[in-house]
Amino acid sequence: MPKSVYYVTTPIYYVNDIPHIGNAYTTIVADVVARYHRLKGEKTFFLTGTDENATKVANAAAEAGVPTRQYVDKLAGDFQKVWASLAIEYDDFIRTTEDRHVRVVEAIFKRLLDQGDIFKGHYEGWYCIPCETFFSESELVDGKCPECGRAVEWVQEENYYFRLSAYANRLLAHIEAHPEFLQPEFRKNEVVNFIKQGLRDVSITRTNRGWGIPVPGDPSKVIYVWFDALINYISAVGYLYDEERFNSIWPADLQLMGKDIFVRFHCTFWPAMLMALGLDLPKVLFGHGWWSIDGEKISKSKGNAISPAKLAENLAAESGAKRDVCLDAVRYFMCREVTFGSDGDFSMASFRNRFNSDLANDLGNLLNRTLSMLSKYFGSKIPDSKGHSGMLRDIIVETATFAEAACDKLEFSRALESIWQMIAAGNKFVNDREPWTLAKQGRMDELAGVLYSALEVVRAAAIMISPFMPATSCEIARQLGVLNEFGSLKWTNVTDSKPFEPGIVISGPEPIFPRLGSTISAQHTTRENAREKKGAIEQMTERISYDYFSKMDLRIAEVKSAERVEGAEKLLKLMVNLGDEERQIVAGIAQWYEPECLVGRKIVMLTNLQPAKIRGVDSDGMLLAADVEGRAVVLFADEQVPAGAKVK
Ligand code: ME8
Repeated sequence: MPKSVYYVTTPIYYVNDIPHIGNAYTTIVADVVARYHRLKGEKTFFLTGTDENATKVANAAAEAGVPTRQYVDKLAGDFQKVWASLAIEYDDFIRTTEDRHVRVVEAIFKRLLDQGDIFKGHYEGWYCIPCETFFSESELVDGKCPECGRAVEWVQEENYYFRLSAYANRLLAHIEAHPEFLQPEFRKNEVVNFIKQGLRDVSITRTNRGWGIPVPGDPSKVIYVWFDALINYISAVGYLYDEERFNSIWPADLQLMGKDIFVRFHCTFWPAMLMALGLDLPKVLFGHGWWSIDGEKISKSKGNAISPAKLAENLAAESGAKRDVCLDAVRYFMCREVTFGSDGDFSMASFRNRFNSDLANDLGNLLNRTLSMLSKYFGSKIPDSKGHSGMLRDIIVETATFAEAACDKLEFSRALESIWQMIAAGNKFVNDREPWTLAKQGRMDELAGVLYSALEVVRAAAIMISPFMPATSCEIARQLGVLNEFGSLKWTNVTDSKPFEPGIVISGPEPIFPRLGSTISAQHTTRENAREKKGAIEQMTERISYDYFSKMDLRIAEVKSAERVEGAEKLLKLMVNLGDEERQIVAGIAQWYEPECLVGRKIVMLTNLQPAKIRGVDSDGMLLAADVEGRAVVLFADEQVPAGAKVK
């Protein structure tokens, strides 16, 4: 059977710790890739798993005081739970302690021994246990491991070797003939230089200390963990036991990993092993960059590792957004913030910024305002746009083409950027067409066309972001009333014309991404600047008595209607309900809030302020808003609080 499946892999992770934002990254990206290919209608196979036969895994178990087998079972289960909690939809999870894998490793060892690619010899050298790698004297840096900087041990062993040196020229020729084989381009040179320096044969066995896969016929030794681990990519898909399946999946289309295990292991050792077995090489090996947190290396000892699931939970608790959506925000951030391949730095400030600007202000706003206006002007019924729809069709088609090409080239941040340009164009279109003016002038056909066109953009965005933000995509589809058909949509459906059935009634908007109150994170507010802030507030404000404060009549008010004040760009006129009376107030928030988005919300209002005329409009009261670097952020109250309730 010819190859018919798109096959993507992640490294298999050592089970000595639980994933943090750094090592979750590769798996999140692989999930995005797999979802993208499924969305294009391709049969896809996404493999991840755990690397369990390493000495460091046995050491971690010993440290935890648990039998190694029990330890790896527990951690492999924990990994699977973490991936489930991050919406990772892999097709298979391989563990290197599984029989299906061990049998293939043994068979490959025997075969390569028989054909002379593995031979027995004596070896002495510097060995780094955490990196599971031998180094020559000249490779050491200050006598320490060049990869991790830790102490190395002098190891003398009778071992089996893999004849890596025999493959140098073939590897170079393959790299030369397949420009897309090693990516990103800038890492390719590193590989070529490494191979050109001369490849030594690799010792692929170690003394058996009770953990690992014993060498067939020589149980005093175990198979080197990297030789064993790399084989997972073929043992999981049927190599040597299900030829038909194997031929339909192998070679892998994309193997993802961090730059740490790119050059030596995945671009040299692995392809040489495949060549020795007479197998095709993967189409693309991609070595992505390294994530740091606040500019620092992520490390267990520093205790700065952030779990993506915890991050999503904290964000959900703070913002009121759903947990799944917050998780999507993490996935979005990691794919958008850096060019895939380069290093990235995670900081709460930049994460919150993206949440507020890209998700709440751009995407959330386009959905909310369109659905609010649909509710206000058409009773939430999809209008018959009588030929006026599709006004944004060109940009939808352009974006679908550009984003697809970018995803195909693994340029995820460019793909997302282009989708967000389309969303911005949708928001600008609504601003420019002024649906509120069309409504006032009774131009209902045109108004229908504007709203229908805006809905088309929201739908197109929801389809294209689905590989990155699956829960958000479903939530938007639900609010658009098209959730049922969404599961079967493909990328080509992005450009469907007239995708909504006129007359269908859909629900009102439910904000998906409530804005986060401040761009300064708790984590970043050091004790010092908290103290400074407190001092500044004390200096700024004169202390008042409670009596003085109680003179202010602060109440919860419900916004009944909102509109722009003609000729005043910054002002909105609101009618609010205070429980037993209605009032009109004018607020200088038009730059930051669409009038439709305020309707139905509960605000905090100072009711006993002297009435005033602002730009000729009566204002009887004032709403409260926080001043965030010059931007007004309205204080909204919980929906449950009744209008008129006193605030004190
Ligand atoms: O090396 N930034 O497993 P491992 C980006 N078992 N990616 C990161 C990262 C960070 N800060 N930290 C970890 C192994 N990663 C072997 C692999 S494959 C046959 C055997 C990711 O648990 C990145 O993909 O040390 C890196 O290559 C991988 O985790 C290392 O995982």
